Amino acid sequence: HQELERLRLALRQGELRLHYQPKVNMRTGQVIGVEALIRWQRDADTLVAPGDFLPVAEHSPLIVDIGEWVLGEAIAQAMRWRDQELDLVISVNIAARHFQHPGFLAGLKRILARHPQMPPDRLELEILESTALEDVVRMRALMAECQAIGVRFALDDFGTGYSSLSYLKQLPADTLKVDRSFVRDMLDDQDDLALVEGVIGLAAIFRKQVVAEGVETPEQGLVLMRQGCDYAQGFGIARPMPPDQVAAWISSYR
Ligand code: G
Ligand code: G
Ligand code: NA
Repeated sequence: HQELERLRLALRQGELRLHYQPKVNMRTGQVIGVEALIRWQRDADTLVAPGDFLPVAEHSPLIVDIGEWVLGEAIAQAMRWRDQELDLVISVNIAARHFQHPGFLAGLKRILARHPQMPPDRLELEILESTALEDVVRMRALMAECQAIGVRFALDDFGTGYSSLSYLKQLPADTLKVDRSFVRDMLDDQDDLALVEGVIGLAAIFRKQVVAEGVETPEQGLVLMRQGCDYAQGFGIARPMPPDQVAAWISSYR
């Protein structure tokens, strides 16, 4: 409870930050977007990782306030990049409890209305495959309502949620993100290699984009490209970085 109060204060006092991890087209080298990843600047030299504070908020209404802050901040940053002629898709992670909150869509519309210059199709919401599967009928309707205003969806950590083919057919996601654990082990483990190949094949069948996450080595990148995966994200390309480093990183990339 005390931890939750401290986090509420952190939000109010502006101690939350977003870092951004580039997502690239491996064949062309084009940087197509960035994923916003939250951090907590607890004091001058302590940057707390999301895994160490988000779980506390995820069981409380505070996750809605944090999620709306993340959306607003990520869109404001996207607008700053647009002013510098950088056209990037901004991916934002949405917690299950925030997405399922009755005010989610109204909140999203309100935030987008504050930034009328932001093209909604440059905003991608990442929801966990497992969240989408909790109540497929409702999630499909909600995703469709968001897509009606132009926003895109990615299913995150794809492959870990026991998605059946019929569910995948029902979910109007634009992108599948191959879970990092499969990419990590794919060069040593035939089953993981097959899983990655399977997700890439599913994406092709259902006409969705596919992004490999957690790409750390050129060898992984090569195998992924050979399998037909166009987009990648991972430490081997770039670590998440503060927003003021993104433009310089993009200019220096390939
Ligand atoms: O950046 P890092 O690898 O420490 O992130 C750990 C996890 O926290 C990731 O799985 C990521 O999806 C999640 N995460 C990061 N930023 C956000 C955010 O803004 N909102 C939500 N809901 N989850 C986030
Ligand atoms: O599951 P999600 O996409 O939200 O995970 C994003 C998290 O994964 C971020 O916290 C980021 O720091 C971490 N991450 C990104 N790329 C890599 C990578 O190549 N290796 C590892 N181990 N973690 C990564
Ligand atoms: Na994510």
